Amino acid sequence: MSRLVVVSNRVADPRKQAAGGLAVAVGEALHSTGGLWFGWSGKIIEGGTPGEGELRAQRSSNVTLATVDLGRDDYERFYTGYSNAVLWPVFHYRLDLADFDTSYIGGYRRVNQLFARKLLPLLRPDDLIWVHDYHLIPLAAELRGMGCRQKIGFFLHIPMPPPLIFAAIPEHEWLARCLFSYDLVGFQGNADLAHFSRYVQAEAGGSATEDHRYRAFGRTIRAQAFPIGIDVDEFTRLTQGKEARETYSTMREQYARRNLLIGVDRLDYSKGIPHRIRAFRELLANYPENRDSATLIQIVSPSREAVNAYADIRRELEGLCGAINGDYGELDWMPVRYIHRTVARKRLPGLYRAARVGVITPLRDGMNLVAKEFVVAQDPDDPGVLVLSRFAGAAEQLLEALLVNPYDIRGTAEAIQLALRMPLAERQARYRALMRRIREHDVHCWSEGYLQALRESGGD
Ligand code: ADQ
Repeated sequence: MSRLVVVSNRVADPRKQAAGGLAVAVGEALHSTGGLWFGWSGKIIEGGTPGEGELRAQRSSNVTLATVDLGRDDYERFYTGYSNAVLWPVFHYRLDLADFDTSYIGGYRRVNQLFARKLLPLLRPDDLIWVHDYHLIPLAAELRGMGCRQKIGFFLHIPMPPPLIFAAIPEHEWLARCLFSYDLVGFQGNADLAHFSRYVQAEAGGSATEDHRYRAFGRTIRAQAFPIGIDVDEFTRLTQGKEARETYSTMREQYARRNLLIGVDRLDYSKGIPHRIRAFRELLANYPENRDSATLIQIVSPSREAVNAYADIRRELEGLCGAINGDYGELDWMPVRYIHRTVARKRLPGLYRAARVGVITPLRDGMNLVAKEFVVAQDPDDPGVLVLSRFAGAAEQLLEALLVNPYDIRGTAEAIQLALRMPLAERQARYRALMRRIREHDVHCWSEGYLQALRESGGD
């Protein structure tokens, strides 16, 4: 069997317990082939030479973890700049937040070239290379330019925007051309694939054929949707673990008289957190029976604090939550508890399970794994209800959730009210259907399906 080489911006040690489902799944695939995981070390070297970085390798059982450091300038242009102030906002349809600073692209290319240069000597002739996410779109093109002939696949964890929005990126044609250096390009959902297909045909003058093949820029590649999932068994074990049970009991005790609603996100404007808080305020305003009885716990983990748009959203959230608590709060009831912190992974299922409603309402999201985790953590005899944005990739599979348009504040408030009042039999029926779908699309099936398609692919 070919050795698997995974390349991603960050590398996680799969043995570490804090590692999430993705690290576990990728780790498993790497273990079975004695693979290599390559990426940025997370270290920034002040005053480092642009385009240079020291390579370090360590073994974690039979997997090699190889990482490079980045100089400050490369980090700022590649990571903070092009990746997170151009690609991230545009791919999430937020042209208004994109910063098309012309100095970013040079850093983005430089880091991809650095990765290619450092990775190339580590490769074996029959390796299967799997590149992850928007930071590394040009990696295959750089590797090919250096003579790499192995099969290389790419998976985009974030949404693929419609052609006109993608075309707002000054370098869109170059990015699309770079995608055609891969043998397989994977997307989260059918909507993303459809956008890619339309771009290829309308903007790149290419064509699509029946068997997932696309031809443009003189090359034929395979592109397909591979919806990512979670490790259901791992998350079920976590739910039954000591920490999760403790968290569950504490929450149930503290909120014995109340209906808990929960939101768990990385602090990001794509997650629709302010819209969600407004929908909760609308719930309290329009359905007064929830006053003094419903509490929204919103956990937000700090993220990309160096990017301006992230500081703005933090201020907006603090203001919104403060205003609701001021307007509606009582001495013994705070309507919103806003917590700006990462919750330990082992405790998360306890929080999810204590909630009557999971409110997962991104404005746009590649998939959203929190939605899947929320369902898996529920008590099958008395499950909570998932209110999910139709703009999350997960909505393509989780059809039995209450699907909402997060921009429609009133509609979202109505769905939350419906969730709070839903009879037990309906909650159970929806839970069972959702669990079936989450199992069908779990993370093992995602990685096995992707790797199978990569083995079968063959560009020209
Ligand atoms: P993210 O945008 O990071 O990922 P998501 O899929 O929702 O989003 O979460 C990933 C993991 O982070 C989950 O396992 C979740 O439990 C954890 N997490 C999120 N907020 C947390 C918090 N406050 N405290 C503790 N843990 C937290 C990107 C894309 C998504 C896509 C994933 C995987 O943006 O659309 O689903 O990659 O492909």
